[in-house]
Amino acid sequence: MAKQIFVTGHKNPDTDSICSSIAYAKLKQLQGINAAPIRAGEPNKETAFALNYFNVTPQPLVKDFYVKVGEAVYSDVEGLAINASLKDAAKWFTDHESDVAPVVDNGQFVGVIEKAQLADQFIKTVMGEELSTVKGLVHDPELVFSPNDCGHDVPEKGRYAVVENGKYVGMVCASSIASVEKQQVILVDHNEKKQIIDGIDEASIVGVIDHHRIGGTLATDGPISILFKTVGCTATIVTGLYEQAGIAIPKDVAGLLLSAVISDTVLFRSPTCTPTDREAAEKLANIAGVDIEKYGMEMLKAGANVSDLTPDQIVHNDMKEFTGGDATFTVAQVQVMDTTDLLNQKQVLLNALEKLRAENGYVASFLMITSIIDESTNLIFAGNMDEAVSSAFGKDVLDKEVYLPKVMSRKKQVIPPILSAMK
Ligand SMILES: [Mn+2]
Repeated sequence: MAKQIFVTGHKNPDTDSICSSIAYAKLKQLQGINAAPIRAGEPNKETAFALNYFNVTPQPLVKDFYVKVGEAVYSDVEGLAINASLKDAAKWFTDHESDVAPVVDNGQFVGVIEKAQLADQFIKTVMGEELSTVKGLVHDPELVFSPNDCGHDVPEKGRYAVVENGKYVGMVCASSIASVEKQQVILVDHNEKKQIIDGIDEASIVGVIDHHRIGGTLATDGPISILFKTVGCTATIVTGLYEQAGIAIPKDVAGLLLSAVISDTVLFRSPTCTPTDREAAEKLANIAGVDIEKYGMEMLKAGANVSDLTPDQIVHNDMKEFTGGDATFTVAQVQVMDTTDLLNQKQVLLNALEKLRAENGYVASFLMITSIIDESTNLIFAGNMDEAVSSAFGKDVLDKEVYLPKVMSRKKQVIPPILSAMK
């Protein structure tokens, strides 16, 4: 049976990434396609609120797409028993295309013997010397793998025993790794390499549904379906796909899609919000049976509560990496009802940003402190970018900060000016 197609949002997932992947995988399933939603990280507080409200369990976490040794094990290669005779050992080598035999004692892996050792034993026989046994020849292998190890670490040459908790599982080699069917992946709400789950080069991207800029690094082996729209939310696109397919949106899925639209457009306040997003939200709210304003404020409030986050967690909140030229920078964002508390601890946040920046070699690390009520952003940052930031926003940088009225959208109002100022 073919592998399930995974549908995933970006690393450090937001409500759109979690909810659109669940909703799109569900649409595929309803169309008879074997798809499953996955997530790249823990749901944030806002997302957790939405999942809980509509009684949906979060999809499984997938940390990387690297091919694992466990997917490529020849489990039918029996081990050689520790008490086997040398003749048994010779037969094992005749039966198997391997220069090394795993030796087991009651299923437990005890080591290996090499084919060449049997040649030595043959010479001893001819010379009339006393023969060893399998037990006398067994020794530790140079390399042994566990099923969770990455397949790309298996050397080009040779065969290797795979052992799990001391138990012999089978053998693995580079060509068995190479023959593993690639994991097919559909990306929603992202396309830039740095935001994709690690190891995507060992998988195959078969689709993208997104509403961001194209990051320029997306390359695929085969043909691909892509759907980009300049709307405020991926969930709006997914809503349209249900309609196109003539498939009714299940109530809980509608609730999740609505949550994503509210989140990405900050309840229609963001300049990224389009009439299509509003229309979709109204339909979705009808199906989900909630009042948009009331539910929306409740959900945003759940996410806006940063009082129990450490400065480190705040500067990582909804953080994304971006590349301009050969420099990488990060932009995190917190959306709050009132910015006072955060601005009061600005120096602590700047220190946390500097730590984040320096540890990862970023040229700069930004934090957008966005007020949902005032519809404005205080942008603070670490890194030597005062000049670029000043020219990006046409404002003087005061103590690593610019105040940006009417700015709420990272994607539309922050990233493009920074990228062009960096040129
Ligand atoms: Mn989005």
